[in-house]
Amino acid sequence: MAQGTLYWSDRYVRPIIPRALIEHFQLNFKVVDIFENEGKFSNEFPLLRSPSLITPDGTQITEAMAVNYYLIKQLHDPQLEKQLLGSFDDVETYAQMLRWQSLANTDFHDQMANYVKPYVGMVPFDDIAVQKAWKNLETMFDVYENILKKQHYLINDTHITLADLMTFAPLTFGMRNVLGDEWRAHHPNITRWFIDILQSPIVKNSFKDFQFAAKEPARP
Ligand SMILES: N[C@@H](CCC(=O)N[C@@H](CS)C(=O)NCC(=O)O)C(=O)O
Repeated sequence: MAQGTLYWSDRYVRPIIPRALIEHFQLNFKVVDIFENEGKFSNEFPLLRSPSLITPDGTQITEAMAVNYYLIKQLHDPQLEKQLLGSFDDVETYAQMLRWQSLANTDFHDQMANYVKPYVGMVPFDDIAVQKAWKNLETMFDVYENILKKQHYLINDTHITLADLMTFAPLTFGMRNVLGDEWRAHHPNITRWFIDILQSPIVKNSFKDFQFAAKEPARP
């Protein structure tokens, strides 16, 4: 019997990493598309948000940060868990880990969605809203560019952590649709880091056909 069910959709960004973790580490979880199981999903998760995870005894886990943490703990590999999650005992590093995960999952995710969605026709184009989202994103891009200039990954120089994976997820939405060649040339450290994560074992199978935007698309 599966250890649980992950409700997922390829229309969304936050479930990317939970699904990649299950697939890469061959965790014994069912991955169910929420749009093919709407009745069951809404019964179990009235918030209707993805990722959502339920175990056979009915325990529910929502919120991407919690779902990812839970899945990594199912590896039962202390060394790998420490690499991906950091250690509670190392307060500085653990605080940074939470910092980057939270930023990625809230402000960065939301501003990226606000900026990209109108360009790809998911919401009507509103000039002021798009400009505001871009201004906010530019500030965050500077923050990421600066940290990744100093070190190879968000937390360290040596290995990918959950902070990198969770930041990568919303950036895929931008890199695929709007952050073209010119943007990438002006953000060499984010771009170098993004390609590194894209080619890393945990996510590479989920992004086999990934293509970068060539240039920012024309406004609709
Ligand atoms: N706070 C939640 C947010 C989850 C969330 O909003 N997920 C989006 C997909 S990225 C969703 O399910 N949206 C459905 C909708 O807006 O109807 C988390 O951190 O996981």
